[in-house]
This record gives sequence, structure tokens and C-alpha cells, in this order.
Amino acid sequence: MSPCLDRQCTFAILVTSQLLFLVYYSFGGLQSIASFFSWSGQPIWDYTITHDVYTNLSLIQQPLSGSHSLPDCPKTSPYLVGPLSIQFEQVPPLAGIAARNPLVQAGGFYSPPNCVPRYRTAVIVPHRNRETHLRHFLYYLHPFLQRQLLQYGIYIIHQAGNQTFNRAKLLNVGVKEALRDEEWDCLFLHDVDLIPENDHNLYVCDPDNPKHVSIAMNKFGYRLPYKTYFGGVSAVTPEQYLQMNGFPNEYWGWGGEDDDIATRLHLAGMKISRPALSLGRYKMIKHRLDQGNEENPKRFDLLFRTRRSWKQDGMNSLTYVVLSRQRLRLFTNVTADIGLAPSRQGGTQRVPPANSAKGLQAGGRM
Ligand code: UD2
Ligand code: MN
Repeated sequence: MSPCLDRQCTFAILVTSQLLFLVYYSFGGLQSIASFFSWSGQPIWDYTITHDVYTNLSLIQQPLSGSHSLPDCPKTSPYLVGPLSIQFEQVPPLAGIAARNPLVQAGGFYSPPNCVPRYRTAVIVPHRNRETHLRHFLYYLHPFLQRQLLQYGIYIIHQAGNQTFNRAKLLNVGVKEALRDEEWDCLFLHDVDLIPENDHNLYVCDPDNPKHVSIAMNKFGYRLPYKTYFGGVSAVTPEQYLQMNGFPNEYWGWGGEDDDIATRLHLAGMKISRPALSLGRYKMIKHRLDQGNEENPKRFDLLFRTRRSWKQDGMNSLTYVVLSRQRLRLFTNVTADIGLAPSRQGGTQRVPPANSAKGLQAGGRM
């Protein structure tokens, strides 16, 4: 007979287990105990130790010897390094970026040479007059995506002319144009001035809900500025995008469109999904408000109407004219005439021809 089966011992076990139970709940359960010891199921990243964004790339670039059929890519890429060193002091030359990314095909397309990718992601960027930012973006994004073993393509959607900018409409154009090339699994809708800081932030979609990815930015002290915030970088499957009727076309100028998007995804019966705060980290290149993208004074009125307007304003009402579509060395450039803000439509101003757009001239050399 075990000595611990006598009465005293049973009593001691009972008291100890009750005490443990008490301690457990006074700490607020497993989650709080975990967070007390700084553990949330995700590793806690140390951003004081960073790695070059081109680390391991030469390993991925060596094709397998022999003529075997390719295996599936591993679920978790063994090439990821975590926090990345990012600086914006020196602007990398395009030729230098191209030389460091030899396996990127014309149009900015890539597929891993040694395995069959599990995901196909299109990165879609609204753009005008941000050539310096674009060079930083390409320098960091290409090796970042290659290390994740994705098949990907980068689309720069350039608004022709110098009339009021319309980020959300350009993204609608980008989605439509990207889906002409390929059945992408995932659409990453990406500001040109945001650089991801950790390559474990995988550029794949959440199959259940639209994902807001840039949740912790240097600009906002690495916190979510408010609960429904949806600006910067987001990821949706083509099905989710259509379910919410894409993005609104009617927001001309700065602001509001990201909040409209957050509202319409809820109205379409979905929720915002987000990565861990320590993973969705981004550095934004400092800039001022651009000419032609002044604050949109109508944004509050528009936001008030989203509930009524989202089914009529979006992918199903999108009109634009593609002025040029080029497969450049590091990205596909789509220059589009997306029309003018309503107050301008009555005037005589017209969008200049494609080749007079500043960005396109730069794009032509890329
Ligand atoms: C915030 C959001 C952005 C959007 C915007 C309001 C963040 C990090 N981002 O960005 O997603 O909701 O507010 O509209 O909070 N662009 C050009 N040329 C221009 C103007 C804009 O290329 O002349 C593009 C470019 O990709 C840029 C993006 O539009 O990153 C957003 O514009 P922004 O960077 O001026 O606005 P920002 O930083 O306040
Ligand atoms: Mn910005």
C-alpha cells in the first residue's frame, strides 16, 4: 500500500491542489499566466537583433541537381530569419535590385525554383510620384517574398495625370488586372511606403476573413491606433474581395476609404482578422501629404452612407481605361485613367496621355 493513501496525505494533496487552483485563477487563467511570463503562443521577437533582408537568398536560388519532379514547398520555410534590418538613408538603384534578384521574371513574377509553392500571392500597390519609395519597396519586398517560398507577382497601379488621387479605386483596378494574369489565391493591397519588419509575417491570406496586416507601425508607436483601423496593408482572397464588392470608388483624396472598407467587410458578414502584434510590424517611410492627394472633405458624409452605398459602389460599378500595361524587370506597371473626382467632371480638364505621366517615364526604365 502506498504511504500516500493515508488520511493526512490525502488531505495534503487536496489542500495543495486547491491552492494551485486558487493561484491559477487569481492570475486570470492560462492566458494571463502565459502573458505574465511573456508567452502568447507566438515567439516574442527581439527587434534589436536584425538580419539583412537578403540573408539565405543564395541558398534558395540554387536549383536542385538532376531532373526529379519538384516536391511541395515546406509548410514553414526554413529560410526565414525574423526581424529585418531596414534603412531608408540610401536609395537602392534599380539595376542593383535587379542584380540581387536574378530569378525574378519580367513583370515582377517569381516562383520558387526548388519546390512547388503552396500559395500564389499578388501584391498590388497604388502609385503616383513615389519613385524613391518604390525603389525601397522593391529592394525589400522581393527577397522577403522569395524567402517565404511563395509564387508571387508585384503590380504597381499608376494613376495617370495629376488630378486628385484615388487609392481605393486604384486597388480595384489592380485586383481586376492582376486576376487577368493568374488565379491568385491571395491579394495583398499594399501602400508603397510600408516595409514589413519580420519575414515570419507571411504574405498569405486567412481563408475565413479579410486580414489587416500592418497593425503595428513605427508611425503609431507600434500599436493599433483604433479597433477598426484597416489602413496600410491588407490581404483578401478574391472571393472575400468580391463578397464585399471590392473597395469604394468614390473616395477622392486622402482619408476615409480605409474606414469604409472596414465597414463594408462587416456589412458583407465578415470580420477583421489580424496577425500577432509582434509580427504585423512595419516601418513607414516618412513623407508629407502629396500634391493631388489633399484631405478629402467629403469623407465623413461618404462614411455615413456606406451602409446604403456599398452594394452599388465597388467592383460592380468600376470603370477605367488602361493606358498601358508593361512587364518591367521588377514589376508589372499598369497605368490607368480612372477618371476625375465628381466636382471636376464638368470641367474641361483631361487626363494627359500615358507617356506624359511622370511615374511611367520612370517606370519605362525599370
Ligand atoms: C494612410 C493609410 C493608407 C490610406 C491613407 C488615406 C497607413 C499606414 N496608411 O496613409 O492606407 O488609408 O492613410 O488615404 O495608415 N500614393 C501615391 N501617390 C500619391 C498619394 C498616395 O503613390 O500622390 C499611394 C502610396 O502607395 C501611399 C498610399 O497611396 O503609400 C497612401 O497614401 P499616403 O501614404 O499619403 O497616406 P498615409 O501615409 O496617411
Ligand atoms: Mn504613407
